[in-house]
Parts: sequence; C-alpha cells; structure tokens
Amino acid sequence: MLKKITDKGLFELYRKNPEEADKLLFGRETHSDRRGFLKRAGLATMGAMVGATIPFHRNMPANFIPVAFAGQDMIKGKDGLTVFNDRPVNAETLPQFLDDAITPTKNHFIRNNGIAPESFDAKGWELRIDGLVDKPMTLSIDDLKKKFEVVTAALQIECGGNGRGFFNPPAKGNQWTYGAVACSKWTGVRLVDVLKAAGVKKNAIYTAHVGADTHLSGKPGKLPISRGVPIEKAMQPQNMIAFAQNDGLIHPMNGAPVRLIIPGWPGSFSQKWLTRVYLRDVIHDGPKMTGAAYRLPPSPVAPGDKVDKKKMVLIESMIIKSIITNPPTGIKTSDKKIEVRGHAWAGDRTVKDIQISIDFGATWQKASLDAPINPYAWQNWRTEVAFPQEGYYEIWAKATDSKGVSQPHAIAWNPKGYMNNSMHRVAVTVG
Ligand SMILES: Nc1nc2c(c(=O)[nH]1)N[C@H]1C(S)=C(S)[C@@H](COP(=O)(O)O)O[C@H]1N2
Ligand SMILES: [Mo]
Repeated sequence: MLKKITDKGLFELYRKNPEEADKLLFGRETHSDRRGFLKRAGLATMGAMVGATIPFHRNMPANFIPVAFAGQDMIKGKDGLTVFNDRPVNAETLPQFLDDAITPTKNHFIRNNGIAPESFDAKGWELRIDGLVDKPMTLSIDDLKKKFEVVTAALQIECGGNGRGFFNPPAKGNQWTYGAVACSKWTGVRLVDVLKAAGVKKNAIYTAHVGADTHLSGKPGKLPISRGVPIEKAMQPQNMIAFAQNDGLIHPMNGAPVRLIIPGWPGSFSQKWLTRVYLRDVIHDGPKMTGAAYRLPPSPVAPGDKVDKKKMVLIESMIIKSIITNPPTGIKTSDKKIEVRGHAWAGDRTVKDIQISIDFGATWQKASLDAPINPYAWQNWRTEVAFPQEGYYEIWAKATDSKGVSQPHAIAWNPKGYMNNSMHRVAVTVG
C-alpha cells in the first residue's frame, strides 16, 4: 500500500479509493471519524512526498494537505485548506486561516458537486437569461460590464452542510467542520438589474440556475446541481453575478469566470461557472432542489429519527453563527492574556452581540463587534481574555442575531446534516 501511494501519488490514490487513501494516511476508518493523525506508514509517505521529516506532524489535522503539494492542479492557488476529496473537489479552511476580515481567494473553501468545466476563460463565455422574461438575452462578460452598473461588496457564503462533521449519528456527505464558510470581496453586476433588463413576467415565481460543470457520471446534459430562489429573494439588490474575486480573477474552483452569489442563504444557491438563469412559474425542481436536499424536518427531531421526505422544508436563510479564528485550537501559551477574535453572521439578519466564555459557559464577556462593512458581509469581532492561572481552558463564542436568537450548545440534529450553528469552542493550555 505504501508502494501504491508513492508510485501513484496521493491524489491518484484518492481518486481511485478515497477511503483507502484516508485510512492509509490518517489512520481513520470512515469519513465520519476525523480524529486520526498521520500513522507510521502515512507519515513516512507524507514525509517522502514533502522530502523531509515532519517534526510537528502531531499538530497536523486529519486530511490537511501540506502546502508543498499546492502545485497540484486541483488546489493551485489555494492554501490552508483541508481536502476531503478531489472528485469532486471539496476542501474546507481551518479556522485560523479564516482570520482575515475579507477572506483571501487562496483561503476560500471549495464545494463542488460535479466535475468543474475544462475552461475558465472569460473570452467567449455566454450567460443566457431566459424562461419567463420578456426579452431573453445572451450576455458576454463584457456585456455585463458595459450594460450594467458594476458593484463591489464583501459577501459571505456558507455551505448548508458546514458543521455536519459533528452530527451524531453521522449524516452522509462531506464531513465539514468549521471551514465551509468565507467572505471574499466580489465584483460584478446586480442580478436584479439583469433580470429587470430582461423583463420579469408576472407569472415568474422562481429562478433556476445552471452552471458549466458536469455530472460525476459523465452523462451529457445531466446537471450536478441546479438550484433556484423565490423571485422576491432574487430581486434583492445584494445578489450578484460576479466576475471578480478580491480584485482578481475568480479562482477556477470558486466558479471562474462568472458565478452567482446569493449571500446569506445556503451556498448551493450561488451557482458557479454560471451559464444560465431562467425564470419559472413553479418552484424550481432541478437537481438538489427535490427530495430531502437542503431541507429540514418541519419541527425538531431526536438524533437518528427518520423523517418523511415529503414533510421536509427547504432551507432559505442561514442562521446565527460565529467562528473563533484566533487563537487556533490546541495552542499552548505562556501568555495569561490573549486576543480572541473571529467573525459572526446571521443569514438575512445581522449580528447584534457576541459573548465569550473561558469558564465553560458560567460567565460571559462581551466582545467588540463591528457592523457589517456592507449588507451580507460577515461581522468581525475581538476581545481580550485573561486566564486566572495556568491550566486547560476552552474559549467559547456565542453570537446573538438582530431578533435576539442566540447560538445553541447542542446541535439541532437533522437527517441531512444541515445548519449546525452550535457554538465554536477552542482549547488553550496556559503554562
Ligand atoms: N455550478 C456549481 N455551482 C455550485 C456548486 C456546484 O457544485 N456547481 N456547489 C454549490 C455549493 S453546495 C456551495 S456551498 C458553493 C460553494 O462555493 P465555493 O466552492 O466557491 O466556496 O457553491 C455552490 N455553487
Ligand atoms: Mo454547499
């Protein structure tokens, strides 16, 4: 097996047999157990591949791909990501690499349902706007720039399954921990301006989004994902057809050359490699819009309960959540005072308060919280905590939204593993 991995390379092995590759490298049995560390054989292999021993390998999180591999095509231009798989590519960002107020492109997570298109070239790209509109249009990226007002905004995108990795019993799908969220600065045109130019017909009630990626099965014409939003949501001015990320080109894995951004709602609405938006007079029923996809039980259920698919309801706005980006979990420090900081967001709402505890929730201190720099940007916060003596501490963060709803301790379990907004906790040892 060791030979297999050195002969073929890590990514080849991941492509052929992800379970086996994980087990070999990280010594974990299933996708739901992420606690593995590099085991002896895996460590030797990883060492051979980076060309040296890895003295601090015990600190390497499961699945963490060393930056020495960043030349690999799938993650070129990305850094600090933990890769779950490469077909399709799925990779999240460790909380400490989400520390910036605006997420650098290299740290923006990747969530692909299918195989990315072969070309990310803006030249010749066509975006079709049709369905229930008065004037169907085909637009180039230059047309977008010329015909519509160009806008820039920091917009937060979170995958609906972020935090799924902590579900017990586990829910199938990517075992995201904290890092399927980002807030890059995007430039593009407003979706509403484009829809208005096309003329929204009276009977249009839903959008439908199509991208240029292909289905894992390779079946021509079969879409990996096509989601849509109610027309009232679509007409909100913050939704963007974006052609730039952080003043540069959009990263190929983040949807170059053009993508949709529907901030505050599950990331799945934000179609990458956007080729078509059409308007419908029914709730869109494309792939990942039907069945149990992106749906929650109508009322809370006990962990493991079976829920009738037909009763499940579509997720719209994401909910109040926060992340601690400093300190990184597991650090040892001799400082009795440290700055704790991170971000908080609340879907269509705003965050009004963030509280920090270092005593397992007995007492809380208020952190200083910035207003969003524009609607649908995440909000940055910081505070200093003082540890009374040496020892093991946990820092907990709890945000509250504009309607007074706070993050819970416990996970609101649901069959598909969505919307885990339980408090983020990091471990600190002082001494
Ligand atoms: N065309 C296309 N768009 C897509 C997806 C996809 O698989 N194909 N994944 C969606 C999901 S589930 C999420 S969470 C976001 C993630 O955006 P990112 O990969 O740029 O971080 O893209 C969305 N847009
Ligand atoms: Mo997602």
